[in-house]
Amino acid sequence: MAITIYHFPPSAPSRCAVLVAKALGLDVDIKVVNLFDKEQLKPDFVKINPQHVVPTLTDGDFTIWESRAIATYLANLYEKGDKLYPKDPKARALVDQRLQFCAGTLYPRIRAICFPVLFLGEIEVEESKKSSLEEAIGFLDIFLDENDFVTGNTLTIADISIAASLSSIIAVGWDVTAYANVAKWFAKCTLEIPGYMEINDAGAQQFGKAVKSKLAPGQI
Ligand SMILES: N[C@@H](CCC(=O)N[C@@H](CS)C(=O)NCC(=O)O)C(=O)O
Repeated sequence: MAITIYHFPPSAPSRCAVLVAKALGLDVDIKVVNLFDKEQLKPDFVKINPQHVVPTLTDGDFTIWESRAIATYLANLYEKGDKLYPKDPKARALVDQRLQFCAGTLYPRIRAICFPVLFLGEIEVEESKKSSLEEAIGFLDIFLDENDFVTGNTLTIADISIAASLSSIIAVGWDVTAYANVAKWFAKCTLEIPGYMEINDAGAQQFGKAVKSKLAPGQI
C-alpha cells in the first residue's frame, strides 16, 4: 500500500514524520502543502484532514495526523527491529514520555515564540516566553545527563521528534551552548538521524530565516 505524507519542510512536526519514515527505511510519497500560501485550507486537503494540519499521513485508506501519532504508527507497523520504538513496556513508556514532553512542553513553548512573529505581526518576544523555553531546554539537559540520547544510549523516535523541534528555534538563533548535554546531543543527532541534513536542515533554516526576517533586531 502506498504511504503519503502531506508535508511542509519549515514545519518541525512535519519534518519529524518524514524523518521517522526515513529512519524506518520506508518509501513514502511526499506531497508538499505550502502553509505560507494557505494551501492547507484548500477543499481537497480539508477533505483528507478537517483539522488542516501537516504532517498528515495516508497509508492506503487509513489517514492519521499528529506527528508523534504518525511516528508511533509507522514504527509499530513497519519497524523491523525494536530500537527506534522499543517493545519492552518500560523502555517504550520512557520514549512515550519524552514524545509527550515534546508535544506538551517543548514544542508549544517554541511555537509560542515563533507563531505570533510569523503570523500575527509581533516583532518582539516577551521575556516570560523566553524563560519558559529556557526552562524546557533545561529539562531536556537533565534528561540527557549521562545519556547519549533522550531515553538512554540508543536513538529513538523521541530524539527525532525533539531534534526536529529544537532545530527550528536553533535556526532562529537560539543559543543552546549553555546546556552542554543538549548541545552535544543535538550535534550527535545531526550526524546520526538518517537523512537529517537533507530532510531536516533545509526546512529548519527556511523556518529560521522566515522568523528572523520579521523579528526586531536583537530579540533572540
Ligand atoms: N501537534 C501537531 C502540530 C501540527 C501543526 O500545528 N502543524 C502546523 C504547522 S507546524 C500546521 O499545519 N498549521 C496549519 C493550520 O493549522 O492551518 C503535530 O505534532 O503534528
